[in-house]
Amino acid sequence: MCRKLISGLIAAVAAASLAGPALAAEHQVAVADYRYSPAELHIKRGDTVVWVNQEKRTSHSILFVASGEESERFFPGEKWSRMFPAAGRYEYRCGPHPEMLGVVIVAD
Ligand SMILES: [Cu+2]
Repeated sequence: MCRKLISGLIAAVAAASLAGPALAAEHQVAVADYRYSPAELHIKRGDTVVWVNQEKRTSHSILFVASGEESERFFPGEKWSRMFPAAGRYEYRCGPHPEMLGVVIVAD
């Protein structure tokens, strides 16, 4: 492959990474003992939250109170994730276990 092409590609990749938005972060919330941990999570717009079921035998879901959006039930060892493109306060609970409460607070 010609050297000029390679250096052009490197320059293009470098320019793209400089111009792109800050890298979005991924945050984990453990789901264990019928609790979300942490129950209150602060993130930035564009970040992703991954809920990880660490129970021995219980499935759970994530049900957003305001919108009614609900995840699939996810089982021990499984996870569910959602990206938050907009700032705001997202209160959620577990579909089958309404006493399980959590909130994701998304900053601009
Ligand atoms: Cu549950």
